[in-house]
Order: sequence, then structure tokens, then C-alpha cells
Amino acid sequence: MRNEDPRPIRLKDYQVPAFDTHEVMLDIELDPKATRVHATLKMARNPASTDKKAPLKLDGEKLKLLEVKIDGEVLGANRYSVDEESLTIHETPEGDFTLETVTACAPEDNTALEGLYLTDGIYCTQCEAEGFRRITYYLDRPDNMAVFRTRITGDRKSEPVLLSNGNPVKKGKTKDGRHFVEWHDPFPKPSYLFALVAGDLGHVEDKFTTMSGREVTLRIFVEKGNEDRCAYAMEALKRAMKWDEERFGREYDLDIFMIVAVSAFNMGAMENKGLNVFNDKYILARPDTATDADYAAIEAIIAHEYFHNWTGNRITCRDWFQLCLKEGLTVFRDQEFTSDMRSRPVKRISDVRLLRAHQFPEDGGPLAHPVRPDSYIEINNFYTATVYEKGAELCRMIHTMAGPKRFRKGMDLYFERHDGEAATVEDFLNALADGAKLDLTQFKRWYWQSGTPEVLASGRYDAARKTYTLKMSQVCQPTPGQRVKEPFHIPVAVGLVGPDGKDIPLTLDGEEKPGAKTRVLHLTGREGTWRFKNVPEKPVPSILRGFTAPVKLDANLKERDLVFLMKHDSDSFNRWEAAQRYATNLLTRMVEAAKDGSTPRKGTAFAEMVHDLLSAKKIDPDFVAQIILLPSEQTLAQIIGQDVDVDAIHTAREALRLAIATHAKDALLSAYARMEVTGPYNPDAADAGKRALRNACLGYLAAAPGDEGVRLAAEQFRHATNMTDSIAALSVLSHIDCPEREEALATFHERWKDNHLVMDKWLAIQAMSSLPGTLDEVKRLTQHPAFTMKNPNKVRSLITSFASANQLRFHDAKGAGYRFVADKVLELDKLNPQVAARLLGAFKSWRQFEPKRRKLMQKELKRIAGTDGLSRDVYEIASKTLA
Ligand code: B3K
Ligand code: ZN
Repeated sequence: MRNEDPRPIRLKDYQVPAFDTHEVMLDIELDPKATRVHATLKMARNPASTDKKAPLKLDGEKLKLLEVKIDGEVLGANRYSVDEESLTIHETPEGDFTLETVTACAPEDNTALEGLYLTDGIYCTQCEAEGFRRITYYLDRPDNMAVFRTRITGDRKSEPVLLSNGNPVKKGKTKDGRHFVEWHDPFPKPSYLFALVAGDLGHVEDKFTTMSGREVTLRIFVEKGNEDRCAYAMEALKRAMKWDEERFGREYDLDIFMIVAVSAFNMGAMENKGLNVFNDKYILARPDTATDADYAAIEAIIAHEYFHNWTGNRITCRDWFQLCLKEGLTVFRDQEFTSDMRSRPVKRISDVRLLRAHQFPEDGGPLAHPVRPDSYIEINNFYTATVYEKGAELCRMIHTMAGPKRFRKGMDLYFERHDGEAATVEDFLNALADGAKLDLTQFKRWYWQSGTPEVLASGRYDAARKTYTLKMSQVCQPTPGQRVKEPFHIPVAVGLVGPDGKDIPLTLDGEEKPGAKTRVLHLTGREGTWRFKNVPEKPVPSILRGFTAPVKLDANLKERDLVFLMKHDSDSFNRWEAAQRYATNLLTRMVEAAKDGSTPRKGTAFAEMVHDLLSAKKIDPDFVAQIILLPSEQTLAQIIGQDVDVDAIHTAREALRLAIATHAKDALLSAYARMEVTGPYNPDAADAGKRALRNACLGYLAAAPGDEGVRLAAEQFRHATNMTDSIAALSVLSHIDCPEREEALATFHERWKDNHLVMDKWLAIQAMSSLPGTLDEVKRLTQHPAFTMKNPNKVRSLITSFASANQLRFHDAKGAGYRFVADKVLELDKLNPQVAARLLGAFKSWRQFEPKRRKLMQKELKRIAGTDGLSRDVYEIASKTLA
């Protein structure tokens, strides 16, 4: 906690470390109040450093220093200095030397959940990005890679399980009746990948034989009693291991791979070498406790962390500015994995939804930063949608431009060149350019220019010449610190759909033979023109198929073109996109009308589409569930972009839901009946898709006139045999003020009050309710035994759900929602700055709201920014949001 303005760290100031650490031996004696860490570091000056005189300055925070030795000799207090953030040894020997420190830390008091902490009696660590310095003094930076040996001593009763990275090499009893285990990790790694877990844990075990025939032991550790909820995670892990071998040629490298699930964790999971630590939300699943979405998230996150073993661990980042090197690439890899395991189009739609919901507002607001940022105050604030999701889109664009085969060649070269290194974005791009034979010179800009490019496309058909001329142009609005933008290299997949609904083969001017029906055009200048010949009839253009670039496209399409594409586009993504755009156009007109009291022109095409899709003989339920959903209130706010009136948006969207439900009621009822899944629960995409569609129908039916929807939801809630159906029904009821709602919430609570993960769902559902009393309810729930500010999942379920997923009630006209959330940010900042700063993100789009709300939000932001003793995390977000 600090008061003075913290200084930013800048990429341009990067220098190699003055010292190298070759080997690390950690001897850790666990104790809740005073864990003793004896660190022995084999070090030497780094020959690559130009600063030959620099003193040895080690990072360390919240540590009690008990002893310092160099080459066995205890150092007197005059030979080193210590402050709140570091230990400096004034003089070090020439050549190799051994530095020993003995320190103490207090896991029990660690509410920030960085470094070593206790959660439900389990010792656990989180070191990325800079948590290792809370365990021992160290050069805590990713380009300092060393081989670790870790000896953990703990109580035999309360910590029978003692885990760290690598392979176990020794175990035994100590004289005082405790026990120890020693681990050795042969792969040099940065300190952020260090992990330690100790406690009375149960586990499940399996095996995986790698492509070269090595047998790997797989273990998932959980709190005792939860072993029956790990099967899906284990299956997902084995599938991920196999997929990475087949798709990327990557084999696992240790004899054992372990995962531990804990209940208090700042994020989803962490890829520590050989010992991943997970938020238990992303491990534990049983049909009666986890939803289809939970299963899908478990599969994706297990894969993501596992994939880091190559993209992140074997090749790590030189510095934290390179974070996208491991995160963007690994997200791209996990997206591909999910696409192969489930439905590719549906995965693409949900990824783009996520990108637009989180990354676009970030890129268009005060917190905009490039995928590779050039400065930060607190690195934990940069684990953002831009680094992760836009970072993944950049990899996807390279993949699109290279095609799968050449992309693989590029990746192979990247692994070959940089295995065992701490690399940069440039290293990655050079390897991809060389291996995939691509010119990425201009493309590189995507990594350092922030902002979402806007692409304008318009076409003209020449009936006499049978040509179609497509013009595209790009602009990018200024973002903080970047006024002028150079043109991006934008790959745009394009198709032309003929009046018969079929794609026309695309032949560009100057080409002999007709080409493919979807082609990737490269918009590299501010403008570009392409002329297609042999186009027999006037087509409707389908631009940016598959969303080949993270841009905002205006394709200049008329309503009837959108309706046409909604029905006929062979590209599923663009079919969905046409429907979304149609609904968005309609809703924005309705919002305007709600504001000035006029009646908008009713667009019935969407309702007709819902009706027709549901009534069709053959349907793909998962896709239909996506296409019939209206854009969210947040999406609409974002598209409207200024003077947003949240009430008008809510009213308009509800009115359209009512219109659709009324028009398509019979089809909705019949699909609701037809999509019922019977038999044992299976979380696969086919069954999950049917449930998704059935529950989407239920949502609409609840909006239809009459109380049939409520009746159906109450019935579904009573008879549900799995959490997906149960929670979907509860969610529908949560927005309706009726006795069935209260009854269902009470029953749910009674049934699940001892299951913390299910209680999180119960909290979230109430926090997201559109009913007017929601804020009071949320305040009451902060006193409920299921809630505590000390557990990030609880905070996210109750408070973040309210602040970020309940636009209507967070933006209460009098500012009560803002006040409440700001109070919570300040309260949380004292406990867990990282999670507090995330929560504060709910204010990032404050400038887009109508003047009264804008003022109220600004007032709260100023109150936060003006508070003494803020963490770096909250200080950075508050000050940048206001700037
Ligand atoms: N690498 C971690 C995230 C660490 C966040 C630190 N604030 C999980 C992941 O992206 O796989
Ligand atoms: Zn990651």
C-alpha cells in the first residue's frame, strides 16, 4: 500500500538482469504464522549485462529477514540493506557464489492470495506475476531461469500431502516428528512458475502414455470428499494431452502431472510447471452440481493450463510486456482445442461474443492498451481481454493467412528456436514469418497499436460486365497515448452469395480460373478495391466470414440483405452475425423511440426467423440457441456508445422479446417439448446444445403474455435432474416477481447450502435479477453465511455479477449502485488489491452514459482515486479511468 504516485515500468527501459541464478534450493518449514524459508541460490554475474558494478538487488515483500550468508559467511547488517520491496547486497564475490537467506512469512495473514497463503487449511501458492518475492528474496523476473529443488516440511496430520514442481526425489521424517518431501524440477524455470501445495488432500489418479511411449502419472488433488467430482477434469486433461501431440507435436516432459483444486484463488487457474493450481470451480463437476457451461469451462481451462507447458513454460516470456506471447497464443490453442472437441461455429460465435463484450470496450475506453503494452504500474492489471482475447485473435489471423500447414511449420520453428528460453513477441513473429513463409512486417503493428479498427465495406454490381467491385477502407480512432494510427494489415474473408442462396466462385480480375467460394483479401492500406468477374447475378456480399479480424465492420447492408444472409449464408458465423446485426439495428431504433415516445417500425423478420428455425425439420440446436438470442443490454449500450439510457435499452429489449415470444409461441412450446433430453446426463456438445436451445425457448416463453412461462419454469425447476436445467429455470424465475421465485430460491438454498460452488450460483442469480429490489437484496446477501469478502469467487458471484452483468440495476438513476460497488472496492482493496482492481473495471465505460449517470460514476471514481493508502492496483485503474 502506498500513497505517493507509483512510477510506471516501461518496456523501453528493459535491461538484462545483472546477475544469473543457476540453481535454487528452497527449504520450507510450514507454519501458519511463521513459515521459515531457507533459500540457497547459486549465482554469478550475468556476462550479458553491461553493468558490471551493479549491486545484487533482490525483490522481496512482506518478508521478515532472519539471516543472510554469502559462501557460508553470515553478513553483518552493514553489508546489505533492506526496504519494503528489496534486499540489496552491496558487494558480491567475483565468479560463482552462493547466497543464502532465511526469511519468514505468514500464510495465515495473506488475504491478497499472492505468494504463500492458506485456504481452508491448505497451503497454496500463487507466484505469477510477482508473488514469489513474498516467499523469499529473489530476482523475481521471468528472464531469470533456474533449476529448483524444494524441500517442504510439514505436519504429518494436517499436511500429509506436500507438493511442489517436478519429480519427488526424497521423503522422510524429521527429528521433531514432522515429515518432509523433496522435489526436483529439472527444467530451468522462472520463479513465477514455482508452486507449493500442502494439506490433507484426497486425489484421483490416472495414466497417460505419450506419443513416444512414456508413461505419465496424472493426479488431481482435491479437498477430501470431492474425489467423485474430478472425472470430467481428468478426461479433459487426457484429451488435451493427446490433442497437443496430434495438432502441435508437443509431448509432455515430466513423469508426473499434477493439478490441485483450491477454493480461494484470484483467477481461474495457474500453469505452474508440473503442478497446476486451479480454482476448484474449474475442476469439480457432477451433473447435479455443475452446468453444461461449467463442464465446457473446465475442459477449456484444463487444456489452457496444460498447453502452457510448451507455450509459456518451456518457452517463457522475457519480461511481462511479452505476456501475450504466452497468453494470446495459449488462448488461441485452447480455442482450437474446444473447436475440435465441440462445435467449431458455436465456439467461434462465443469467442467473438466474449471479445466484443470485454475487449472492444477496453480498446475503446480509457484503459485501452496494445496487445503488447509499453508501460504498466501494476502488471496484474494487464491480464486483460486485450492481452488474452485480442492476443489470441492476432495468432488466429496469422493462422488464417498461413493456412494450417504453414502455420504448423512456423510453430515448429518457434519451438525449435526458442525452447528453454525467455522470448519476445519479435522472436515469435520472426519464427512464424520464417517457418510459415509469411511477410509479417506490417502485421506486427497489431501488437503495438491499440484500438479496434473500423472497416467500411461497400460493393457495386455491374450487370453489363458481370463484375462485382468491393471497396474497403479502414480507420482507427485515437487511444490514450496513441493519437495517430498507421493502417493495419487486415485479412478479410469474403464470399458472394447469389440470389439462389448459393455461394459464387470468386475470380478476381486478372485471374484465369475461378477460385474458392470464400477468399481472404488483404486490406493493408487505408483503402483497397477488388474486382470480381464472372458474377452472373447481383450478389449479397458476406464480408469478414468467420470473423477473420478483430475489427468493427460496417458492410453497408440493407435490412433485406441481412434477412437474406440470416437465412442463406453458408458461413455460420456470418449467418449469426446477420441476425445479430438485424436485431441490433431494430433495437437501437426502438431505444430511440422509447426515448422520444414514438412507435418504431416493427421488424418481424427476427421473430419469423425464430419461428422458422424452430419449426424446421432438421436443426442444429446448439447453433439455433445462439442465433435466436438477442444482443445483450451491455452490447446495445456499447453500440449506441454515447448518452446511453439503460432504462430505454431494457424496455426496448423486453418489448422485442415479448414480440418474438408472441409471434413464435407455438414453435417455442413445441421446441421446448422436443428438445427435452432424456437418459443419463452427458455434458457433450450434442446434449448440451439441446439443453441450451430448450432453455433459450423457456426464456422467451417467460416473456410471452400469460403465466405459462412461469408455470413451465417452476415445473422445470422442480423436476430438473441436472444443474443446467435447474439453474436455467431459476434464472428465468429470478426476473419475475412471483411466489414461485421465492419458493425456488428457498428450495435451492436449502438443498445446496453446504456446497460452496453451488451457493455461488445462487448468489449470482440474485445479483443479476432485473427486479427493482436487487441492490437491497445484494446488500443483504453480503451478510449471508455463504458470502465472504475473503473469497474471490464469492466477490465475483455477488458483487461483480451485480456491477458488470446487471446493467439495469448497477446504473440505478440515483447512483446507489455505484456507491455500493465503490465502497466494496475500497473495502476489498485492503484485503485483496488484485480482485479489487478487477471489480473497479465495472466503471471503465463511464463516459458512454447519459450526463446524470456519467457524473455520478465520475464522483465515485474520484472518491476512490482520492483515498489514502490505495494499492498500486486500484490506483492505476482509478487514475487511468478518470484520465
Ligand atoms: N497465467 C495465469 C494467470 C496469472 C494471473 C496473475 N495475475 C493463468 C493463465 O492465464 O493461464
Ligand atoms: Zn494462460
